[in-house]
Amino acid sequence: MFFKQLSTYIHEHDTIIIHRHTNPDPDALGSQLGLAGIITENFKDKHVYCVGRDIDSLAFMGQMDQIDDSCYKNALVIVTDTANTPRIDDKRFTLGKTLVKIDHHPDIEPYGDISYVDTKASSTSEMITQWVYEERLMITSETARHLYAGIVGDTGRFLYESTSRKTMQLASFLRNYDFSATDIQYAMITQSIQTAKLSGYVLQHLKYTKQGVAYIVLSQKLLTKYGLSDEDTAGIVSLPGTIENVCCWGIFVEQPSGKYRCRLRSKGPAINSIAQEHDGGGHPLASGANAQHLDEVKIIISKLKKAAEHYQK
Ligand SMILES: [Mn+2]
Repeated sequence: MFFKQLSTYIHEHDTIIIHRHTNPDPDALGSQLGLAGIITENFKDKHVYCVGRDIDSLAFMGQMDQIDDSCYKNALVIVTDTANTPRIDDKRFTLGKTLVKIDHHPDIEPYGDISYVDTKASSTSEMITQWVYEERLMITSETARHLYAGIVGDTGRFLYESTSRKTMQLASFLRNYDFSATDIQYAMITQSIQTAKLSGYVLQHLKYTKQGVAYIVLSQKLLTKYGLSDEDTAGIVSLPGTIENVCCWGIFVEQPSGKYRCRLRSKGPAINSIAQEHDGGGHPLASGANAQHLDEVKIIISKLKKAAEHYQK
């Protein structure tokens, strides 16, 4: 039903502008660029744009468009992979005529004239691939590559629990197209020498608690020493999950403002309610939060310990 209504909206608008969340990951970009490809290839004479800040480390995914505010007049705006409006990259999303949300995060802030949220989907890219699959839409290999990259990104290369039979089936369907899955997967795990050195630091200095919580605080001073920015720390977030007895973990990155960006991950206990209590949110097993100071970081760590303790009981 949703995609039927979306198709009607697309037919009714000449311009379609697609947004996604700030600090994009491959699913944000894959669902955004993939959807743009689908519209271009299946709906005639549409002006389709993708907006938001470009990220150097994800340049292999593709480039954003630079557009004037005037493009938003009578436009259909579609936001992918973004649970709440403060996280939408490029605040002009309100300037269009019609707004649509497509996402797989818990629906903490419903927005849009229509929305489609499926928290069981591994990724927004998977939800969009399902549309292509069911309606036998035409896509190019580049669109298939974008959607595949999104699925691979959000499932940790088919590692996480969200990877379902349907995920594999749709990924398999995308593999019919001519692109190199190996190239994508290498692009995702390839890190700079500086990030590799930071990985070494994280493994050496990670703190462990008896409840199975691991955590580390990365100061601005340390990031400067390694020549890294906050963005570059994305590659080390999954590291603690590969260490025995660790069931949930937090990576706390000091920002130039002195506040802390908190990346929370889990293999069991739900941690998104903790993120929500600290200016954040996300999935039960992968969330983000913000702490005003080191004392708040400590509070978050103690909440992680409690969550881990309750889970084990
Ligand atoms: Mn996603």
